[in-house]
Amino acid sequence: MSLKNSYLQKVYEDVAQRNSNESEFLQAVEEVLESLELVVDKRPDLVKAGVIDRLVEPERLISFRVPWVDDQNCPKVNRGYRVQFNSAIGPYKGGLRFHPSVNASILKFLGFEQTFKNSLTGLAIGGAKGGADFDPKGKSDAEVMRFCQSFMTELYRHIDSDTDVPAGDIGVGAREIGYLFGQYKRIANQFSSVLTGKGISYGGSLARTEATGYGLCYFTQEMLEHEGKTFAGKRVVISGSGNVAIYAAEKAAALGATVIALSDSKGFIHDPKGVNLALIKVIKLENRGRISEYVKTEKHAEYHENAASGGHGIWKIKCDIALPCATQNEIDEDDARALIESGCIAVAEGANMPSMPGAITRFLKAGVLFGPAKAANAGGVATSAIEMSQNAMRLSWTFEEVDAKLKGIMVNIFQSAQRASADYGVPGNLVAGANIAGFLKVADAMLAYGIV
Ligand code: NDP
Ligand code: 2IT
Repeated sequence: MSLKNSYLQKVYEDVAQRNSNESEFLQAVEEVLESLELVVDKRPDLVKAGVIDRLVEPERLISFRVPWVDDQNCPKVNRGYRVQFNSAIGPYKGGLRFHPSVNASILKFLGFEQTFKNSLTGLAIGGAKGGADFDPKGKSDAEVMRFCQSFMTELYRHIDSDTDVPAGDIGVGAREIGYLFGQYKRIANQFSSVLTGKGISYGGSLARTEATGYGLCYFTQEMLEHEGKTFAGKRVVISGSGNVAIYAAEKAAALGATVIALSDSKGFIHDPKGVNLALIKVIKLENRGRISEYVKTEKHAEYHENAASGGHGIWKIKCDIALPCATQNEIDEDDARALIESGCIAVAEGANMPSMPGAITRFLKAGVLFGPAKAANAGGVATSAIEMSQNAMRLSWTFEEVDAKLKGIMVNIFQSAQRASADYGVPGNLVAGANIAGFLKVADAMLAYGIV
């Protein structure tokens, strides 16, 4: 533990004792507490009211059985969760992840981070995350439908448009949101904004699909422009080839960059001429296939299978900008060293917590522009909140209107993080800046409520 302040050390020790097997959650908490070292001496009122002690404990953690029947009529059981982390500044809000790795530690880290991210958007949304250890890969649409219906049959009693509003994350996209919303509407007999990322024909917002990836590029653009640089002519490496990665690639290319690599959980493609994104969309979004199929059409490109140690090979490709958009802890210290040595000038996190602590330290020390997830990928949830507003008003804005709001929000987030970093004595350190700016709004609300 690298914390120096004795109060924060005690907070961390208590969290570590209470959640001893939850490495991802502890990693996320430690990073935020490190940033709060710059705050606690200036804000004894928050310490006295135990705000930080309360903030590191989720308000509610729900776990439930999800029974369903596969296409062979065989009963299956998964574990479903919803972590309602913090509702100080608005209804709980955050995605659902369906992936075999899902457990309480991963969802608690995601719910904790979501609390600060949502605060940074400037909108009235609290923090949550949920999901199940269900693997949608290789399942038929009918199996996914039955799973989603069973999942919602339990979840519906814990959510509502003014209580908790889930959305997508890894393994939960338009198809799953459709099945989940259909079941909610049927059981609750309510057509409300209880989920975001909905289809356009039933209350979804234009530009929500693109929002996380586009928002990541708007944030990165702002970070670059602050240093007199732009995307134009830069080589960009992006990990993942899901919702976030694909729309990050689309916007980076529109801003004049060349996206030279993308990946999935099995391996990565390297296409120095610039990836053919229309082909990637067909392979990954339409066919739910493997990225390896790319080189069957684009024969000049290379495909590399992941080594047994995971998907790190992509970070050895020489690039100017790296956008990790797959999953947590996908950039370790060695990857960071390789990126720095290859001359990479900016790293912005589309995924949640993709960089390990040692990697972040290296980026900051080397002067690489670093956009932390809580700030850089907040465009998705911000546009979810915009979807909620449209639903509440029972009207819808155009793509251009939503995109303009998204851009404004990303610029504001950059400025808030930049300002907080300067105010607290670490100018340009957006990790500390984002953590502090996100924290202060939530903390002040918690202070106002007394001990709750
Ligand atoms: P998708 O399911 O659409 O895509 C995930 C991509 O990452 C896929 O290419 C997948 O490969 C790859 N991937 C997933 N898990 C692993 C793993 N353990 N190892 C290697 N590769 C993996 O998810 P999203 O694009 O929505 O989410 C990506 C990241 O962005 C996540 O960290 C998520 O929390 C974060 N995020 C998402 C937001 C959203 O609005 N959707 C908003 C903010 C952050 P394969 O195709 O083989 O499964
Ligand atoms: O990590 C995230 O911010 C998301 N998965 C999006 C959450 C949302 O409610 O849109």
